[in-house]
Amino acid sequence: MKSQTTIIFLSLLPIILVLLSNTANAQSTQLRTDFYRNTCPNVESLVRAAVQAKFRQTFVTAPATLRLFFHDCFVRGCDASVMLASADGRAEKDHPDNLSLAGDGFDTVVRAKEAVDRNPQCTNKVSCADILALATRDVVNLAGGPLYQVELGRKDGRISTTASVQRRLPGPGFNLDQLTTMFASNGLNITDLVALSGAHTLGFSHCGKFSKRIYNFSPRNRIDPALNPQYAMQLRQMCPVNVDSRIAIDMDPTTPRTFDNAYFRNLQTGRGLFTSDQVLFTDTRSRAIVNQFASSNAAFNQAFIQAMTKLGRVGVLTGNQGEIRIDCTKPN
Ligand code: HEM
Ligand SMILES: *[C@@H]1O[C@H](CO)[C@@H](O)[C@H](O)[C@H]1NC(C)=O
Ligand SMILES: CC(=O)N[C@H]1CO[C@H](CO)[C@@H](O)[C@@H]1O
Repeated sequence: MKSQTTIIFLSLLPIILVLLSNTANAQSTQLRTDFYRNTCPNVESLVRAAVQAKFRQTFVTAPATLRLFFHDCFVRGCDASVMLASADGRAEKDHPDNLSLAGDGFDTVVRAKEAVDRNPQCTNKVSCADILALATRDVVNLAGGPLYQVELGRKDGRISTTASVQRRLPGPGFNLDQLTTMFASNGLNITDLVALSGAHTLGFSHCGKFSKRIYNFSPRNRIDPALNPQYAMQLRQMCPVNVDSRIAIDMDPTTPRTFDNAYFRNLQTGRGLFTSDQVLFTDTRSRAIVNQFASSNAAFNQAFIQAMTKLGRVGVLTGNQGEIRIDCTKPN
């Protein structure tokens, strides 16, 4: 009798262990790269074609979508809550921090969702959160970055408020402690922080985000001493005092339309646009990582993929949590 119980226990052991490890790492094990294998097997090619068409119309598609994904994940998790519009202008996307969330990022997701839903097998089967994650992978690749597998199975959230943005997104004036604290609260370490900051190899910034660094840095220095002096002069030319607040400039002054590791070489020569960029090199705790990515595009790509995969797991809704939104801009 006793040996029978032991045999039953031993034969159940693998199942018990699997159950235990699943609860320990519930989020990452519920996302799977083949999540839509039976419900929408062509989801990747449908999204890719829609994103590619949009990218050919305007390059802004790439930076706009990439940044949208980051903001979505840091505010209430990767649940496409950033996509929700509110009638009273009090949704996440209405927060001032969204100013450069160019409309093209939203439009990319809406178009990809339409393309997916036009396929009868896929109609209302794929979440907006997953479409955003796939579209982000595609824009990175279309801009010259690596291609990687995307974990899927996120559900969409129903809540979006301007208040939830408060203290959840990093500011361009952040120092390394502030950056690492905020990233750590999203399960991302210093290597992830440096790799993800490499996203600033693409896209634009409004002059106001860094004007303090070129005009009134401190009582002793008008220009931030961490800035390359020639670059500071170029920035002053592109962003004169009283510049139109809508003017935006390239964040990567060397290869602004290519997803590459030039961003890290720029940091080595004082050409990081924000304090939060330059500090990754000036602070000795992260400098070696910057140097590694500056010298090896492959090392950067590998770390970027790993960090994007971790970012894509932040606070996700899975299983019977959340919903699959019919219209990405409204809860069902
Ligand atoms: C590390 C902390 C970060 C800070 C402080 C930061 C801050 C900013 C700021 C201030 C802008 C310019 C906004 C404007 O002027 O309109 C910007 C743009 C951008 N950020 Fe970040 N960011 C950070 C991390 C990230 C991450 C992790 C990603 C993506 C993985 C990202 C992707 C982008 C992209 C692609 C743009 C250009 C957007 C466009 O051209 O439409 N950023 N960021
Ligand atoms: C950060 O996390 C990645 C795995 O996601 C790991 O490879 C890397 O060693 C970690 N870095 C640090 C500094 O802990
Ligand atoms: C794309 C988008 O929703 N942009 C909004 C960002 O927030 C400002 C107000 O802070 C709105 O005017 C924009 O329409």
